[in-house]
Parts: sequence; C-alpha cells; structure tokens
Amino acid sequence: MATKEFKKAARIILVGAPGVGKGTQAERLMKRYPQLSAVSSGDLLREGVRSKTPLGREAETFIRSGNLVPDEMILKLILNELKSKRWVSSQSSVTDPSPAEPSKSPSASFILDGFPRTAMQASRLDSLIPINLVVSLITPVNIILSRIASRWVHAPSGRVYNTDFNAPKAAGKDDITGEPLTKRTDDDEETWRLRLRKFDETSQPLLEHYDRKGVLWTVKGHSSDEITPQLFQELESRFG
Ligand code: G5P
Ligand code: MG
Repeated sequence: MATKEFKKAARIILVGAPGVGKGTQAERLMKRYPQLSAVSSGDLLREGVRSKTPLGREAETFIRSGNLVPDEMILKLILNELKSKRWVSSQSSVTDPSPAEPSKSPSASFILDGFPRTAMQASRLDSLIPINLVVSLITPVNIILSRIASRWVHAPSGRVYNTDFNAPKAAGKDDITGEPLTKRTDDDEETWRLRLRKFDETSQPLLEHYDRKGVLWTVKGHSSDEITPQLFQELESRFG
C-alpha cells in the first residue's frame, strides 16, 4: 500500500461499539500515514493489568465485568501518556490543564482509540488539546457479535487477530514475536453485551458534544474493508 503524508496536524478520535473495528482501522491508518501514531485506552489499561500496576489492579474488575473504568482513573492514565508522547505540555494536570496552542506540524498527528468515551472525558480532553476529527464507526450489531468469538490478541503488543478475518500466519502465534495468542477476559458474549449497553448509554452525549463543535464525521459499513477506503478519502480531503 502506498504511504501518504498529511499537510496539517490531524488529531483524530475513533468512536464505536465494542468490536466495530477501531483497533483495525487505527492500524491501517498508521500504515498509510507513517506520521500518525495511536493510543488505545483499552490497550493501556490492559497493559496496567498485565504488569499489575496499582491502577491496573483497580481497573481489572471494571474491565472484566464489561463496565467502564471511572473517568478520573482513565483521565490520569491518558494524561500521562499524552505527556510522555509530548502531545500535551508536561505542565498540564487533570485539574490545571494549562493548554498550549497545539502544533500545526503534520508530525504532531495522532489517533485516540477508545478515549474519550463519555462527554465528561471529552470536555476534559478539550481543555488539554482540541480534537479536529471525530470518526463515528457504525456496523450492524449482529455482524460485530460474530467477530468477537474469533478474536485473539498478542497481549504484550496489543496486536489483534481474527481466525476468520485476519488470521495469524501460524495458528495461535503472534506474527512478529511467535509468542502465543490469548483471549481477552472481556470477550465472552455476555460481557460483550454489557460493553455494548455501556456504549449505547454513553455514546450519544459524547457524539453530540463533538457534533456541536462541528468535528463529527460518521462512516458506515458491514466490514472494515468497506469502511477503510471511505476513511482514507475523508482524511485525504481534510488533511492531505
Ligand atoms: P477497549 O479496549 O477500548 P472496546 O470494547 O471499545 O474495547 P474493542 O473490543 O477493542 O473495543 P475494536 O477495537 O473496535 O474493539 O475492534 P477490533 O479489535 O479492531 O476488531 C474486533 C475483532 O474483529 C478483531 O478480531 C478484528 O480482527 C475483527 N474484525 C475487524 N474488522 C472485521 C471485519 O470486517 N470482518 C471480520 N470478520 N472481522 C473483523 O475497552 C475495553 C475496556 O476498557 C475500559 C472499559 O472497561 C472497556 O470495556 N476502557 C475505558 N473505560 C472508561 N473510559 C475509557 N475511555 C475506556 N477505554 C477503555
Ligand atoms: Mg480495540
């Protein structure tokens, strides 16, 4: 696939139901636009759980049960990540955001996958750094459900596979490291349904928040392959 360059900074958020393909699209976007890097709030939390950090221990019960972790917990984690990537000033804190004028350089482009998830998280992010494109990904729920049982992950890197759609080169092994693939603890059908309910409860106010700011764009498709070309075209017209 040919790579492309942005002419201005893209600060993108991916919003969508659990399993809609946020991680899949983020990976494809990074391949197409090497200037982009992505942060997945779910991957950050799962890394904390794996390495048993205090925050990871606290988050584990919420994740395993399919509930959202408390806003303050995720805000702290994301703020640290944004600072370490130098996307926000190191002076910023959750209570005193000290926003600086965001860099216009295309190299300051990023994708946030799974954060913000609530209108409250979105307002707090606004005071740290303004987002200029919110992508709402929509795929019918019955199609998404069929993917969940086939998902396998390489936990240390967050790489995602699917035995039907994106199978690893060797069964049960990560393509890059050869390490074993595992299931996510929240990927059984019952927990997925609860995650979906949480998404339904929180996404409307979140999307309305961004719609009011004029940065919301919606894309629909039955598969990631149907969505990707539309996404590429939209980014090209906004930032290319
Ligand atoms: P996460 O980690 O953000 P979810 O539930 O929002 O989790 P998830 O499950 O990671 O989202 P995704 O990234 O949208 O889904 O989807 P994906 O992994 O790319 O694709 C799903 C599967 O389908 C994969 O196997 C993929 O290969 C396959 N696939 C993709 N496209 C297709 C296709 O076209 N066809 C087929 N057949 N297959 C396809 O959040 C997890 C938990 O962390 C906490 C919460 O507890 C949450 O439940 N959390 C937060 N809590 C509060 N605030 C926040 N901001 C939080 N962020 C995370
Ligand atoms: Mg994901």
